[in-house]
Amino acid sequence: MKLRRATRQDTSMRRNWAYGLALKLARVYMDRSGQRCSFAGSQLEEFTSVLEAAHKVTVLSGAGISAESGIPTFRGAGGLWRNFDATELATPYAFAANPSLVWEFYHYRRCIVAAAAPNAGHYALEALQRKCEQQGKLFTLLTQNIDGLHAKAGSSNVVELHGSMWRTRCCHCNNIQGAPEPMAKEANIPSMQLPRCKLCNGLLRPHVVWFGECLEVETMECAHNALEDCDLLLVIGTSAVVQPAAGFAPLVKAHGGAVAEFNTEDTPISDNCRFKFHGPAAVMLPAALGI
Ligand code: BJW
Ligand code: ZN
Repeated sequence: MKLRRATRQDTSMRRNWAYGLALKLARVYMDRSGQRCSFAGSQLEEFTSVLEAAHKVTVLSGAGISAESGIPTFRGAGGLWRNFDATELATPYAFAANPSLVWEFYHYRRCIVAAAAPNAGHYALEALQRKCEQQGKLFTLLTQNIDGLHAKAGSSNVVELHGSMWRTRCCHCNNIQGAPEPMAKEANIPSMQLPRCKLCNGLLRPHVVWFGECLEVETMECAHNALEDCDLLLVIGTSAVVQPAAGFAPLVKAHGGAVAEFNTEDTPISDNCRFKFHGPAAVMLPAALGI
């Protein structure tokens, strides 16, 4: 059988189908199990008018937006890998103690993401960006995710707060490179067989931000510019426990902007949110954004 590359038309048909399904599901969820997936009609109307009136729209996404693409989240169910807590492997101490284990963890995650596709939530944000830009509004998408699925859905200028699993950095000379080849599959990879720098042969590490490390200065500047005076912040699929991103919603609320949360559960920032859309992002985003 001959395989052919997906055309733009295929992609757009799939996208429209996903939107239709998302909207249908939203109604089904609202009708049949209101407490798991819900937003009041009046809330939707008010949200729509705030969105229409907004001049500056900012989005913050977290692991929950990629959950329906089959990517495990960090905390809660799915946050475990081979009995290790994902958050315990995302530290410079874990890498210093056992680089092979941490590399294996990232190889494993890269394999999952390589086989995954963006979902209706990612596509709804891409469509929102296009709409905002056509209307001359300022739009910024900040993500804590390192999976690259927003860009794969067509979003542009995505600010990757915690870096990318598709880039590596030399521990010795700091040179930034692409994802390592070949993909290591085995457990207990000997240190000399770990991905090495093309320039100095130093040990490479994932170009991501681990606990206790600072976000890049330019990245923080982009985030601050996007949050300053923004009229509406959408906070999607994040447990809102990791700083600095956890502080974004209170910051926007403090300067009088509106915050809308899209999550399957309440989070520590829920009280700062004027709008709460409870349910899977892939269903609730297309429904709330009318896309
Ligand atoms: C769905 C869904 C569906 C599921 N639809 N929703 C101030 C006070 C206290 C501590 C600190 C502080 N400032 C800094 C710190 C230390 C630390 C921190 O915040 N610690 C706290 C945990 C206590 N922060 C840092 O170290 C940061 N650096 C920094 O601030 O530097 C300056 C500084 C350092 C030290 C002290 C003081 C200042 C760096 C943080 C880097 C985080 N890195 C990681 C790993 C990145 C690489 C990788 O991916 O491997 O980033 S950790 C991990 O958590 C990852 C994520 O991006 C991040 C956030 O997780 P996220 O996205 O929220 O995912 P989950 O799994 O937690 O939540 C999923 C959510 O989705 C849930 O709510 C679900 O309900 C929901 N959901 N399905 C919608 N279908
Ligand atoms: Zn190097």
